[in-house]
Amino acid sequence: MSKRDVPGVGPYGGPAGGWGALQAVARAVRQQMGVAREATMLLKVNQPAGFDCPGCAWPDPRSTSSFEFCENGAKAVSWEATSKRTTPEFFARHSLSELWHWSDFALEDEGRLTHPMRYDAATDRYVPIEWDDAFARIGAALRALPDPNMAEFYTSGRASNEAAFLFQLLARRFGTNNFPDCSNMCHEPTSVGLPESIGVGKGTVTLADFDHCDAIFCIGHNPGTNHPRMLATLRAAARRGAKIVVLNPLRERGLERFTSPQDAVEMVTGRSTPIATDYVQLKIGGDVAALKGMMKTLLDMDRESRENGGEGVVDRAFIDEHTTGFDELVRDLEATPWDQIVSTSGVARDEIEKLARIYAESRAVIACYGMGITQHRSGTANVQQIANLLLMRGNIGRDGAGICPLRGHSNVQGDRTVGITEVPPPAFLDSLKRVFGFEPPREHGHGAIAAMQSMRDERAKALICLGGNLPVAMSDPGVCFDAIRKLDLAVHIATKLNRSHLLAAKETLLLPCLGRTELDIQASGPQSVTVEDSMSMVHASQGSLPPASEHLRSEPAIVAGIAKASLDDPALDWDGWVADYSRIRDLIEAVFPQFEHYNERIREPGGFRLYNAASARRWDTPDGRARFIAHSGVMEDPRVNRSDALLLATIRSHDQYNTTIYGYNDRYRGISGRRDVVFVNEQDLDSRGLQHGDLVDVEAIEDTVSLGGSRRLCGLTAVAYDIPRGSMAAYYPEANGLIALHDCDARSGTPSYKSVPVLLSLSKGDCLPEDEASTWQQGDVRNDRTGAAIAGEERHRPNDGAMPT
Ligand SMILES: Nc1nc2c(c(=O)[nH]1)N[C@H]1C(S)=C(S)[C@@H](COP(=O)(O)OP(=O)(O)OC[C@H]3O[C@@H](n4cnc5c(=O)[nH]c(N)nc54)[C@H](O)[C@@H]3O)O[C@H]1N2
Ligand SMILES: Nc1nc2c(c(=O)[nH]1)N[C@H]1C(S)=C(S)[C@@H](COP(=O)(O)OP(=O)(O)OC[C@H]3O[C@@H](n4cnc5c(=O)[nH]c(N)nc54)[C@H](O)[C@@H]3O)O[C@H]1N2
Ligand SMILES: [Mo]
Repeated sequence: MSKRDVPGVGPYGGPAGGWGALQAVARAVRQQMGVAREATMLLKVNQPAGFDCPGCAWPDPRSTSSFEFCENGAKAVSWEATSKRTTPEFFARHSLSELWHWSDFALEDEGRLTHPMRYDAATDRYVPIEWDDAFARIGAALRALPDPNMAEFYTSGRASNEAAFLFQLLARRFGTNNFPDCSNMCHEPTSVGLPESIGVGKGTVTLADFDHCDAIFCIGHNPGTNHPRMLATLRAAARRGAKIVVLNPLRERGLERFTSPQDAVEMVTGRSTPIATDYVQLKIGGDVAALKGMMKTLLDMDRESRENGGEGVVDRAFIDEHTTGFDELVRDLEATPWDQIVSTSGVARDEIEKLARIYAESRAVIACYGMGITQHRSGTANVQQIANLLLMRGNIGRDGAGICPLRGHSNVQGDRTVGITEVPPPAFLDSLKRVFGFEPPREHGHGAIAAMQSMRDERAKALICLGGNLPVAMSDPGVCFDAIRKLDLAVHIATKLNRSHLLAAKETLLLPCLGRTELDIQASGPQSVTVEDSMSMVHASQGSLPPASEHLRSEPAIVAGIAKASLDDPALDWDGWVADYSRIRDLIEAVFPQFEHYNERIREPGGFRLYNAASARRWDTPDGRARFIAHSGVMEDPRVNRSDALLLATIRSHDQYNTTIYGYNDRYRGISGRRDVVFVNEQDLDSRGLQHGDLVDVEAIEDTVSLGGSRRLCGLTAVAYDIPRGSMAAYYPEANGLIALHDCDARSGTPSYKSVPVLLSLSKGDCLPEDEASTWQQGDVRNDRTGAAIAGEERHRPNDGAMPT
């Protein structure tokens, strides 16, 4: 490809990991931490007696004894353990209107929050406030609401089990099930789809299964950036000859080859281990088609095998004993034509057939998946097709086989397990009532989209955030930013300043909390908290650094402070629980039987695994069987029918943690010093008269047009990239303005962040003024919010059974 020179855009020729990773860590540590703290801190990550890495939810090897290096884990730790501070003096110097024009990077780069702060409208500044005064104001505002359902309680998935359990207790005692949660934007299709298929909404594998599988399918996830410790697992599997098949529109370097910083020979010789044996670049949104193509091939192979006297390819014994719905699946697969499969997936038939053969020839298969699967209108269907594929050969509930959703935040799964859900099952509410003696609300509450819609429409007037950056993480910042500004009360429990905190409500409080890395001392002494990883392992985490400021409080203590000021229930002993977190764990155990002997079991190094019925081939479904679920057609997004449309996925760079921007490099994709790019196939540029390096505008199709507006990102630089024709990518959260709030998977409510139909053209040059450039994520959102009936409004998912996960 002959490309002109574009600043900050170039090829990256190296493997994932290697010296580049070590250099990146050294840089992050130098920028954020005193060098003395560095070595000791990083050594304590994911050790039996250390703290849980806030980076991701990939499990720790059982007997963590050696230091497990992870570039992005080190960035997450140094970003939290930074020596920089965002003090009251800082807030005295800068008004909120001024800070609004700072970049997301600059806001968090100021360092850790040090004092509880309250927004003062007269000076447009945050001013210090005493903790008790802050709690009293929150209590007064909450009590003033005419209906408890006018409050929204948001959780980002870093909260510990202990903090999350107290948080849900506070909200339910207050009287609502409104729990918008980062899961709603993330793995909700897993929580909704898998229980229907296999009876649990969590992954079924353990880390040990990766030692016994013959093939791993990696579908729509980017572990080199988002779960880097997984590369060590994939590398080990690759080295012993397991097949690793990737389905991803982008060639992600971590899935291609990896130089382990742990391996002296690789580091010194510059060699790397190839990861993927087969790398298939399907089109964005092409997964259902590709999976159906594979399953169709399996049926053909099965027929052929049997006709030739073989035992077949499909595991009939398993299907007969354990499942229902197979015949409907077969009928549906037979009715799905190959031309649709090929055109929607963008993958040739013989390539799909090859994948099916690899699958059929492997005794035990694990399928891993991430946001490339869940964040589509067809998110739940995507997940269920993966389950179908696995069930066809009995690849669930046996050694070396299973399904492996890669969860996002380090404790997002645990938060759900201990009660953060807008659709609580009745049995859980009965338990709460038995243990705490009050009648919890039964009516289902709001997930993230419904919460935003309620705030937008002023049906909700208070928002309490246990971490996160909700309006920035959601689609449609134009709507979400406004929604927060209309509130009576906005409370943020946070470690660092972010854009959500700059959206002032009538009463706005910013409450600084301890992070995972820090010592948490309460009346009974130093406390540990517990978290659950992607594979249902629950273990303890204890920080060791002195707190970033003496004014910080722990998340459980802050939740308790709010609770005491907002509720009148002498039966709830908030102070006693906070004095000793093992008492909170006793409460969790009392409510959830699966936490039996909780305090004892977390003393085991590595913790314990929560019972997972599907792992044991017990199917927690209405008829006690796993279910094949057919979805007719190939789920092509009808909005890309027009020939000039492209489907855009919003993705993470290597230098960010969700809305936290650590830096401007995306090393493995060859981008440095910038994020204002879109990745496009060169022929798609060509056919629009565009070239690599041109300034372009990206405009969303439909949705808002019907509401009388447009959504446009202006003046991005087009990068000719190895991505299938018709597919495009841009960074999250900057591109969120392209996505309408209601655009989501109708089953789970997860925004379709990864299938945004757009048009691409040479930039008209009418971009936002220079001084607003840092807020370009708002795009040019002009939509008429009088639009009434919006799909996805007030979603009440039925739930009469298990705890959502
Ligand atoms: N360092 C770091 N670690 C993180 C995070 C972070 O931001 N930074 N975020 C955490 C969180 S909350 C989460 S949820 C996870 C996210 O981890 P991932 O699931 O890896 O998230 P993404 O980077 O959003 O996208 C994943 C991949 O989906 C691919 N993709 C896009 N569209 C499609 C499609 O239609 N089909 C297929 N098959 N693939 C597609 C993209 O090319 C990309 O490689 O990581 C967690 N860990
Ligand atoms: N377009 C697009 N949008 C997306 C996605 C996408 O792929 N594309 N991904 C979605 C996904 S998967 C997710 S999970 C969401 C993420 O949504 P959130 O979880 O809401 O966002 P984060 O960026 O992880 O939150 C960062 C903030 O958390 C606070 N924080 C950090 N550590 C702690 C802590 O220990 N305690 C407390 N109390 N606060 C802390 C800091 O103040 C920091 O600014 O975004 C979603 N949005
Ligand atoms: Mo996530």
